[in-house]
Amino acid sequence: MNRTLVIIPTFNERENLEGVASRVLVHPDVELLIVDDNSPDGTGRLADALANAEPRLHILHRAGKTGLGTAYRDGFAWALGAGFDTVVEMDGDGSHQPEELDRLLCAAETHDVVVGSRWVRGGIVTDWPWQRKLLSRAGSAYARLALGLPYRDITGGYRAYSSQALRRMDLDSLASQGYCFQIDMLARARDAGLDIAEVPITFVERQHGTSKMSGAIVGEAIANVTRWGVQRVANRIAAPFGSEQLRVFAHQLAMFLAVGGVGFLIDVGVFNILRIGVLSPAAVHGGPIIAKLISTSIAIAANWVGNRLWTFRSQRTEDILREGIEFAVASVAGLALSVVCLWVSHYVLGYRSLLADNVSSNVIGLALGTALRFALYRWWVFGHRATRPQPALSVDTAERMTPTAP
Ligand SMILES: Nc1nc2c(ncn2[C@@H]2O[C@H](COP(=O)(O)OP(=O)(O)O)[C@@H](O)[C@H]2O)c(=O)[nH]1
Ligand SMILES: [Mg+2]
Repeated sequence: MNRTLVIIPTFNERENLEGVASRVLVHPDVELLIVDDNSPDGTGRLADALANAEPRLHILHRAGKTGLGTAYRDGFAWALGAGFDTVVEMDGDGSHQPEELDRLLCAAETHDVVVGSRWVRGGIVTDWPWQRKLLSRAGSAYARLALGLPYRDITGGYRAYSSQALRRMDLDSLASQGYCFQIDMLARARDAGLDIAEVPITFVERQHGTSKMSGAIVGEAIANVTRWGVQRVANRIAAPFGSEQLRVFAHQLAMFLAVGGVGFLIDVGVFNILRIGVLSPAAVHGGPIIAKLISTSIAIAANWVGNRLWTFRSQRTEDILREGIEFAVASVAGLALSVVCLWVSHYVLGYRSLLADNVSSNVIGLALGTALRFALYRWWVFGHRATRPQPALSVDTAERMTPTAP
């Protein structure tokens, strides 16, 4: 007989737990695992009490709140260890309807992964403010674009996986905490060549308790999806080369350019905000220059953080102060090189038109300055002084560098 386990992660869901659990356990062939993160409101104790009376209810107690993603990762490991054939993800706040479980399980008979979808024909969302709808749709659209995932609801958490599917998804390397975990899972399923189906669901806004959605969770999702998207492109570019060294190089170059693009947007944004606001020329005579100095400094700092955390993750040093100073020096050297290009073109070679000035500073100068910065970061700032153990690739990168990764 096919054994099915529904996993519900909980944090402060005391008011919702009993109702949702009883609605799940109406299904006679289904067992339920609650993964509770030591909820201060006593959800875990309530779950224990319910489990005493119901042998199909199991509890996994975790020491503290470490995120939805790791709760599911632990739940999946438990499910595989206990020999279940089908594993279902479900929210514990009543948003996912246990009455629709059969629809997912029915599709799971012929598909490896079944995604309960709010955004396909027949999918319904009730009582959600337009901001949440927008966030969900925008999140799915961004992930669809960045990762090439051809599904409508990429962030939802009502899904069914076969145990064979989970085994093919390298769950140990899952690191996402918040709901980008759901995006990660779907990308892994696609990359593993699994058969994925979307079925419509009715999503109802919670009646009790509060959402654990936060700015940090959204930030993690944007950062991770962007990183995976860039890595995916980098992998594609690098794939024909075959050599691992070249693949690492292409990967770093793509990450560096993506980080630089974000830095550029920060520079332009901060400059204009300052220039229009407190540092307008009418208020401060040297306002535009000061605004440019501030915006460029902030952009350099953002570039440093991005390159430290992403591009040269496996090569970052422990001497943060020195690394930061060297990074600033390398960045200024890159800027200076574009000024030198303009100077040589305009004053030495005599190309004086507006077009020539633009080509020399904003095309050739920018390209040479960018190349210089990459070289200095790669071989100097994050190069010879790296003090961490340096595998050819960081674990995270290696995992994502396989041709099939997102
Ligand atoms: N164990 C555990 N469960 C969590 C955590 N964060 C959220 N949850 C649960 O995950 C489900 C969905 O979370 P919810 O706050 O409703 O997110 P939303 O639906 O996106 O607003 C609920 O059952 C939460 O209790 C966490 O850090 N640990
Ligand atoms: Mg919810």
